Amino acid sequence: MKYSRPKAQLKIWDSIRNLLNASLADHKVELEAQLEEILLGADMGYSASKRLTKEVSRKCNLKSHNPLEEMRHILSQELLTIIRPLEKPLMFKKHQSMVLFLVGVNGSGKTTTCAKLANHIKRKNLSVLLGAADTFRAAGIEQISSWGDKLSIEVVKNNKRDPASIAYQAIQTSLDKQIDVTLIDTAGRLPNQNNLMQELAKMRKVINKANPDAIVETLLTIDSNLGQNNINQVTVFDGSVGLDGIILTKLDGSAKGGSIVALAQEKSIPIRFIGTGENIEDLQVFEADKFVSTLLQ
Ligand SMILES: Nc1nc2c(ncn2[C@@H]2O[C@H](COP(=O)(O)OP(=O)(O)OP(=O)(O)O)[C@@H](O)[C@H]2O)c(=O)[nH]1
Ligand SMILES: [Mg+2]
Repeated sequence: MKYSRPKAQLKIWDSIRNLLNASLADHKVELEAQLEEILLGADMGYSASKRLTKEVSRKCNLKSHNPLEEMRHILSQELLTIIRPLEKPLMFKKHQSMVLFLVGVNGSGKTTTCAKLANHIKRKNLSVLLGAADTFRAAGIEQISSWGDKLSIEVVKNNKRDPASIAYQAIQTSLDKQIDVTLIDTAGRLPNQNNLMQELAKMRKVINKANPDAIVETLLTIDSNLGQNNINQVTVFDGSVGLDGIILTKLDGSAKGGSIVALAQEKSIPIRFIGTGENIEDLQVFEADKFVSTLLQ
């Protein structure tokens, strides 16, 4: 199984194939320089691109009968070594209060991902509740409410209350009704908006207060089109609120997905899910194998 990817997307593997077709096999240094260039261009970052090129240089016999397949194998193995540590899927269990607290910059996909997650969890026969803690704009509450209606899932909302008290109320309601998983949607914010980052930290504390026994997962949604800019987001959100996982959204678009490799090289925060479209079903558990196959197909 591979992740679906649109045809228009620039493929890393096509570029690598072109390299070998251009008879660069006889010019090892030039080939390695160009390979590194391709990996950098695919957002894999300097350190991972160097590491991968070094591995190919060390192991790949360009005079073998199928150097292209040999290179694919070596790259796959090394890519897996880099990103496998990020594969730590979330375990959902019945009668175990869990709170998924979604944070991220504006438009990164928090609300849509809340709905996708609610659907994913409901399908496992677990009960779900949504907390509309994006009180910043009325449309935010409407958006999550409309998903709640479509999925027949209760939404706790109140446009006159502050986000922390909505989160508190949502978790209290879940406790009263013995709901398995509570999803808290939040307003988008930029890493340099200190007061808004502090607001998240306050919400995180309130969540803990509302149910000290709950398993809380603070999840950052990242738009994969951002490429390597995502590392700064991860650093700041992690520093402010403490991240337990990442959801990489919009991998169906023009994004090459290589930035996961750069991220894995720099940070060890698990990637829980990936978003592959605007529909409710477009959410997949992150699997390193599948990801590498897609990257090198
Ligand atoms: N193609 C694609 N679009 C996505 C994906 N996830 C979200 N979107 C779209 O991205 C846009 C923004 O998504 P939202 O869920 O509203 O993002 P948000 O982070 O809640 O935005 P704010 O609340 O304004 O900060 C919407 O048009 C979504 O349909 C995805 O995986 N793929
Ligand atoms: Mg939103």
